Amino acid sequence: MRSLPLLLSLCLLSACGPADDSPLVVYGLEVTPPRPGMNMSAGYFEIHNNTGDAVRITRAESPQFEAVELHETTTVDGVSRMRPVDALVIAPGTTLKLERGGKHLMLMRPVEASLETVELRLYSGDTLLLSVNTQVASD
Ligand SMILES: [Cu+2]
Repeated sequence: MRSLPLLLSLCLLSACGPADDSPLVVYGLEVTPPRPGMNMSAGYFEIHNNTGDAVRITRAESPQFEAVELHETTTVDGVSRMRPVDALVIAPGTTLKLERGGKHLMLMRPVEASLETVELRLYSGDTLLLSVNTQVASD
């Protein structure tokens, strides 16, 4: 895969929609509040790839969490479990959906006692693809 141009854009929720022609557009971003006793949140969004190349998100980070993992939930014999995945791949011109019961971001160990706004940074290798902010959803 040829290297992506540096795509750095700040996308506020209200400013983003499927019609946006930025190279990568995130919409429907939602971060759940940490579950009591669980110390982790989930991140869901849809991401649209407006470029002619596949985009591989290989890691994510957030200043508000010690670690962020790329996860996928699968159900085998009626038992659902999560496992880490190496990358989230968005084919050219398509939208990848992160949702409950499917692919998602796992945000582990918040560094602040109360979370209000969360920033998510999505990377392909060392290249920052996108940085997005959202309010933490209320339960
Ligand atoms: Cu998970």
